[in-house]
Amino acid sequence: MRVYAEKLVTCVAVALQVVGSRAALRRFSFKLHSASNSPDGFEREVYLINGQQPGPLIDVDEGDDLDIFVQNDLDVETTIHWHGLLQRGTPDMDGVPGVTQDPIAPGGNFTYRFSTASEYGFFWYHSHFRAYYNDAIRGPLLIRPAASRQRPFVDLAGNSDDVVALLAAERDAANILLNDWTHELSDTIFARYNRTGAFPSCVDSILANGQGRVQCLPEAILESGPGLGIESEISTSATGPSISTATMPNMPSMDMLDQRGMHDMSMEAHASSETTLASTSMSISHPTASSMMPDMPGMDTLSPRGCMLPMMFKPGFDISSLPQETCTNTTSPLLTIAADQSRGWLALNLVNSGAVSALRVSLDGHSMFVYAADGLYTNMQEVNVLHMELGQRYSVMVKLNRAPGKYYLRFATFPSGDMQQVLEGQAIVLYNTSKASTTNTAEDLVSDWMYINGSAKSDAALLDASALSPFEDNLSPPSGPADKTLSFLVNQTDIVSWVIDRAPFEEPSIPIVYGNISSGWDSTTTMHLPINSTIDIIMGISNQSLDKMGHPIHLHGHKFWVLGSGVGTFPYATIADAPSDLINLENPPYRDTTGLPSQGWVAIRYLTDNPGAWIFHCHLQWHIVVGMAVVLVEGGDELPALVGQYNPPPTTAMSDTCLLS
Ligand SMILES: *[C@@H]1O[C@H](CO)[C@@H](O)[C@H](O)[C@H]1NC(C)=O
Ligand SMILES: *[C@@H]1O[C@H](CO)[C@@H](O)[C@H](O)[C@H]1NC(C)=O
Ligand SMILES: *[C@@H]1O[C@H](CO)[C@@H](O)[C@H](O)[C@H]1NC(C)=O
Ligand SMILES: *[C@@H]1O[C@H](CO)[C@@H](O)[C@H](O)[C@H]1NC(C)=O
Ligand SMILES: *[C@@H]1O[C@H](CO)[C@@H](O)[C@H](O)[C@H]1NC(C)=O
Ligand SMILES: *[C@@H]1O[C@H](CO)[C@@H](O)[C@H](O)[C@H]1NC(C)=O
Ligand SMILES: *[C@@H]1O[C@H](CO)[C@@H](O)[C@H](O)[C@H]1NC(C)=O
Ligand SMILES: *[C@@H]1O[C@H](CO)[C@@H](O)[C@H](O)[C@H]1NC(C)=O
Ligand SMILES: *[C@@H]1O[C@H](CO)[C@@H](O)[C@H](O)[C@H]1NC(C)=O
Ligand SMILES: [Cu+2]
Repeated sequence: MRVYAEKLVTCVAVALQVVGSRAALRRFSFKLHSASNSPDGFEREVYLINGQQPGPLIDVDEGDDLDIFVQNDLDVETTIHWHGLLQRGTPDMDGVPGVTQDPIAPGGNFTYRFSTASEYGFFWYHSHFRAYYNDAIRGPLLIRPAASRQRPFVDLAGNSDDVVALLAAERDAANILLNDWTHELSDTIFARYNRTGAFPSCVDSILANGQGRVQCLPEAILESGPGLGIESEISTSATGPSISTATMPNMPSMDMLDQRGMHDMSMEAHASSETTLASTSMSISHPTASSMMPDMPGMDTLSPRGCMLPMMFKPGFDISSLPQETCTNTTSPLLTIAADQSRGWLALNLVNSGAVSALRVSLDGHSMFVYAADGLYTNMQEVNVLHMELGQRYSVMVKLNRAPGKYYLRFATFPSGDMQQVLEGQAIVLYNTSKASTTNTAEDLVSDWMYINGSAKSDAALLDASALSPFEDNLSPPSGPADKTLSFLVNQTDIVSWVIDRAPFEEPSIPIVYGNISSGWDSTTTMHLPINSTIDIIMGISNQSLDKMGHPIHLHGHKFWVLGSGVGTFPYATIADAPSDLINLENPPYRDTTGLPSQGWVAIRYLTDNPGAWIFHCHLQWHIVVGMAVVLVEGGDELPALVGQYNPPPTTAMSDTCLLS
């Protein structure tokens, strides 16, 4: 079978003008189906939407209402979640199985209806069932901001023509989904993880809008390890991702950690894992006995795909239980992003829509002016390297002031604790050169800003996510104490069990949003919060956790303020108890996904102004699949009026084969 080409029901956008309002009803139709595709030159089974990888762009205006019909022609269940959208008044449209709806059975359908009132920016959508978005059920969602909103990037304009050029660049922005990619179905990978305990953090390639190639590392780098064997200076121009410049007393600063190299941290994590594991029935296996000795040669050696070998296995399994790892270079085409130099500016809407890997992103020879984070306009930051946690989005403006030519947009996996893979992918920004002449190599060798292991070079400005304050007024948090504080200690309690708070989340058979008829309503992983209240969530990593890696954390139904984060423990019961230099209540970032640093903490605040049952979870797919989530219910009394009575899914939604047999 070749690349899936048949055009199925394509996106029909029917703009029905609503009388007396500028909001339109926009209809889309999604057909989910299995197909065969080779996005990186390796053919495999994929799950597509309308034959496309990534799925169709949902492109609407602020205030529009959406009606999205989803027909599930897969032979597995699914749901679709609209990442970052608030679902105000429609908490049953959030797309989370067991929380807001029943899974859509094979052969079944579900229509999502919700409004985009007061929301704008770059979002994405994806399956929220098992890890099926890894199989390609994901796509971009753009809500074009109302013309009346002020744009942060107009400050970049030298004159009024430039304002027009910047606005045009935003309007014509390239929407780019970046994601790590593997050559096996997610169910196959999960089954192996569940059986052997070997964490599947190693991927085959990184795609940009469904295009990429397998690029195996040269032997010399595989032998040198994550440090690449290069003498280097690492950027100290900004602190690490989502980590405030304030650090705990007696804690190493992020700069020190960065210079020390993440690999050292991973060795600590292994060592502590081992001591923890000694008293359990689990085992740690190493390729060679000497590999735990920090200064022995060879300990850094990478697998053919550029990965550190998995360290933990279930009893009875070791590295030989896994399929022999191989890497074969491919030469499939890279994504080309056209840019016209005469237009002056190029805008990119970027999302890390991957399964396991945080990404570092840069554009050779150019700065990026970050003007939106998770959709929302921010005060601008000029950077050379972005750090993107899973689920996060950034919109950037690029000045097209270089010689016409080809420039690499690079994206590299970035380690979190012991999850280490050296892998870089590229797309090509092409300006004023005809597409036909593309040779897929950047001819203009201008400065690149990062190493292929994702570390920023010394002259490169790395994004400081903690400084991304909202651009618009009135987006500061309430400054007083919280009405309620939740303190969570993330814990890997077992080799295939990760928890946010004590117990793994398990999907109840009736969705929690339908109230106490759901067994999940009173579950230990469901918390009932007071409505119209200020909630703080302080997250740390349990010192008993088998692994102390960092996690990308996402809350549904809200944007939240990131009040602070850092390395080490946060030894305060509430935000009010913490010293003010650790906490930003004045102009903190306001977003829907943030990073909990490896062996660190993060504190967020939000307002319970949106009745619903909202899942709060790690976005790393193998973690949420094994339960790394809790459900935060607010306005429980108001839910029946919003979602109506629970109707069990019709049994006729079973697949045809069931009916025939
Ligand atoms: C959607 O599924 C229902 C059964 O749940 C069925 O009655 C309906 O015809 C389906 N709609 C479409 C457009 O296939
Ligand atoms: C994972 O493995 C356990 C047994 O170790 C089994 O009970 C469970 O069903 C498996 N989960 C999945 C989703 O396969
Ligand atoms: C893949 O290509 C790179 C760059 O040309 C080369 O260094 C590497 O050895 C190749 N690896 C394999 C396994 O062919
Ligand atoms: C990446 O490679 C550079 C250059 O050798 C090295 O200094 C840095 O520590 C490495 N980063 C990581 C995360 O290993
Ligand atoms: C770049 O190409 C566009 C047409 O694609 C043209 O209008 C413009 O003048 C060119 N700019 C330069 C600097 O060559
Ligand atoms: C973390 O998990 C371990 C292993 O199950 C358990 O002994 C410990 O009490 C847990 N710690 C926390 C803070 O939940
Ligand atoms: C379930 O909630 C309803 C109202 O929402 C209440 O009347 C009923 O008593 C509750 N049942 C249980 C078992 O708590
Ligand atoms: C919460 O606040 C909203 C908006 O101010 C108000 O309409 C609603 O009645 C409040 N709910 C409660 C339970 O106080
Ligand atoms: C682990 O955390 C617990 C509770 O936060 C604390 O009491 C204990 O001292 C810590 N242990 C170590 C070894 O840091
Ligand atoms: Cu996680």
